Amino acid sequence: MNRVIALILGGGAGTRLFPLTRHRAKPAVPLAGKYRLIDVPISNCINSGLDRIFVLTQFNSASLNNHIARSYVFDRFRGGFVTILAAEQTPSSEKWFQGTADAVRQSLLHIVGYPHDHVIILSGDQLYTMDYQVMLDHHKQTGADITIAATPVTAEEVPGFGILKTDGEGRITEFYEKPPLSQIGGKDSPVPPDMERAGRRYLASMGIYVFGSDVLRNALDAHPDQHDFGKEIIPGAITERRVVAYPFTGYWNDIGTVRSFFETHIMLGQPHPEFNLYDARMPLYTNARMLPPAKLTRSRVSDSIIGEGSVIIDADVSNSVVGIRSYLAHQTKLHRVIFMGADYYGWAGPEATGRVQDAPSYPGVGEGSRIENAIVDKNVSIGRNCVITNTRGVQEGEGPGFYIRDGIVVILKNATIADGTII
Ligand code: ADQ
Ligand code: ADP
Repeated sequence: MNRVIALILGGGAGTRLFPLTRHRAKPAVPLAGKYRLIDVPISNCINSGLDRIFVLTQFNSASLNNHIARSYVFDRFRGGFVTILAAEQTPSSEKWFQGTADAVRQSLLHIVGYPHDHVIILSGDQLYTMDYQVMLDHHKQTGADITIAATPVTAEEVPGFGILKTDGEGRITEFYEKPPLSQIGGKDSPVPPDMERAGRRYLASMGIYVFGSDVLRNALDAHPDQHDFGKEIIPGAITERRVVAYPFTGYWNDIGTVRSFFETHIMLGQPHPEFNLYDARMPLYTNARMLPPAKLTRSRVSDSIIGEGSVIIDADVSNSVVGIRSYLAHQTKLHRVIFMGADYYGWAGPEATGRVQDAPSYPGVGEGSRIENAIVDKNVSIGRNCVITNTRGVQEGEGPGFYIRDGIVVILKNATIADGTII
């Protein structure tokens, strides 16, 4: 039996991905036209042979519960599970999770009953594939108490990450959480030559940690006032424990901000994207929906992903991700858009005639509308002849049914945008 428990940090207050997290927990945010953020670490776990998984989340949304319950039904003879642990009031704690380490601390009482020697702690907002078994082997071979996955980053990226330095044997000797570049000085840790040539000279923590189960419990018990791994627990452990880096050079990206979420999606439709959704060795799992294939009539589509069940009529779609059950009417133009799609077809209601009507009184985009540089959440109805291109170049703002974050228009879930609207 695999004596490893996986804990996925499902998100704090969720401000960085707002408004996508307005009514749902971050792990339930839709990804790549048919998945959810949480599918990434769960799929990596399953592909690595780990099937005892807890998702730690600040709030428990119906969509997260639905998704997990529908998607991850494991073989009942093997005892695998995906369980959501939401912050809860208990007799000893009335507070929400105060940070990542506090989330783990408050969840320990739920995991003690499961036999395990190691705990792997994962983030819920990153896109990558990793065989965690290789990292676990590295942890054991190096005799580590704690192992941190580390990847080379550029000087500009340094202030966004935990930056570490290692000795010749990969043991971490220094750790700085989100330091200014000036604090780091030159690079001391070995990075692969091709990465160094690409300017990736600094080793960053990926926020992926392996702990011996006793080490984890002791570290959290010894410092009850410390609530964060990156800021407190890890820097403190460097001197007291054997903390080792696990070098990782595959594709890895934090998609926890609106800008990185957006750019990463646009990358997915490229001819040879850095992240490969079509890698049969490391598939990404999700809810199996039994949808009909996408249907495109008289349309021009380039560098895009089109979700199942979509109906696209005489439209232009470029550099976009169009999610499940999307309906794009005549003469619509989408360029650099994440259109998340819909939970249902508008024409399947009780009044349905069985044919696609022209008026966009259901999720989709009405005739003649143009959208650029936008994220359109699920179940949105955009009327006819709308122009949603952030025409005035606003960086941060809001209006009826939308927000603008970092220059990207985000249309809210279930919003209706009237005919002729200009944003
Ligand atoms: P950040 O990603 O900035 O840095 P943090 O905000 O602590 O760190 O988030 C880590 C993960 O935990 C995210 O998935 C987040 O959603 C989740 N999380 C945050 N607060 C939580 C809470 N209260 N309850 C549940 N989940 C919560 C971290 C490390 C850096 C490292 C980067 C790599 O601190 O050292 O470089 O990750 O992305
Ligand atoms: P989100 O993806 O935004 O987090 P949920 O997962 O809560 O949302 O909602 C998706 C589920 O809700 C789907 O299973 C879908 O069948 C159902 N649903 C939502 N709205 C409708 C509707 N108007 N008609 C039918 N089903 C709906």
